[in-house]
Amino acid sequence: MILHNEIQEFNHKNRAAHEFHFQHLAELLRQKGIDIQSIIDKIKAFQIAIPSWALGTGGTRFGRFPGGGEPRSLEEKIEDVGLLNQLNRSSNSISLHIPWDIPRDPAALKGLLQTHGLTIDSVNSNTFQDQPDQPLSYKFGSLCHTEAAVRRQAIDHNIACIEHGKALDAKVLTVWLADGSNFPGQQHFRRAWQRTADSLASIYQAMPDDWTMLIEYKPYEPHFYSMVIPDWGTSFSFCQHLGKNAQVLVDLGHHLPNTNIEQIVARLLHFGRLGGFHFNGSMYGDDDLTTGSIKPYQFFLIFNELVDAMSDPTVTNPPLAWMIDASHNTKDPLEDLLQSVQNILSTYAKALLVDRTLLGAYQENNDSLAAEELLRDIFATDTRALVAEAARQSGGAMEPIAVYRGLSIREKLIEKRGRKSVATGL
Ligand SMILES: [Mn+2]
Repeated sequence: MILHNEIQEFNHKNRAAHEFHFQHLAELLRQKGIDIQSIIDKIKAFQIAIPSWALGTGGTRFGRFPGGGEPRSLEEKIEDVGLLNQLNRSSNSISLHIPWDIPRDPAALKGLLQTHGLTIDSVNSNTFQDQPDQPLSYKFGSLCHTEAAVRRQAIDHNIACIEHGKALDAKVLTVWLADGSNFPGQQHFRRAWQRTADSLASIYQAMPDDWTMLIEYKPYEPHFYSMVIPDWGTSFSFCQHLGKNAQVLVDLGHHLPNTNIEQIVARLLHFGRLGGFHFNGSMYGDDDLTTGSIKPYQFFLIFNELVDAMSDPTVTNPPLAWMIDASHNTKDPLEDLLQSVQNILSTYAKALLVDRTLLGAYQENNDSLAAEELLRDIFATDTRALVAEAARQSGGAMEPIAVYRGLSIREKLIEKRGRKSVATGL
């Protein structure tokens, strides 16, 4: 773990530059009548979960180029997230992927989580590939499979995930299905929906009352003709079928190019069915790039809808589970995660600055130019000093990546874990 005073030393070195930027922004916001500390407090409270599979290099189907020092066990994954959280104070939970992150010693793991000030965000099942010890194959689907025995195996795996989660006080099961078809005629669409609905209901019934099931959708890949859950409407239909503890999960990369994701988000919030969010960046599809790296304006517009609903007392949507879901092919995974969190926080900060009363008035008066300019003005505002100030007040690093590099953390991880260590799981 990094020493608290090492972070403070870096902060101290940056203090003058930070004050210059911060005071300039503070004055700008004061003139708009914005209470700066209340914005900073909201940034401090915003926590983004890190999935265990994002701690190692990802890769493509063409190759993987690990950078060394990757976590070799669940314990080391927890250590890595603890490290990130020490730097940014905004990543205080970890998502598990079963079967790779099965807790062998829950009591010891709980102690380790506590040491690092972390909790378990969600448990994620995996029926998109076959495991060596698995009797039946998911080649033609899991929860939608034509054979009852395969569906039963997939249901049992999801129930086992719930049990693993319970042992670590998790409260969320995330289900993403790779089920679908590659060729016209291969799958009977209506029957596939019904089999999936029945399977999900069996899992839902096994879930404790205070748990949430998040159902994620994706338009294509691994299947290219049809996916059983291709869009938010299908996720929504399953949630309605299951009950109030089933919620739709939006993954930013799980949309076709130019989809109006902000409108989807607003719809789901209006129905009280948006349960979780997976952050990443996308150029074409499920690219899993750094959050905010490709379409920052769209990302801001999405956050604008999220904050609009979060600040509206008439919206009954439950609190959301925020998580990064990305892959790192050319960047150091930990640096990429730090960068993503910074981008998320500075975009969240922008959305917090939107004058919703004024925007609402422009909308009621159909003043499209003024409404758009209001958003563009906020989008152009550099909020990074607010994020740095939030980190400083929380005891984190004002410039987390600079500290990470300055303290040679990757080199130290390589020294400890080896140059050839490759993270377990996906
Ligand atoms: Mn996802």
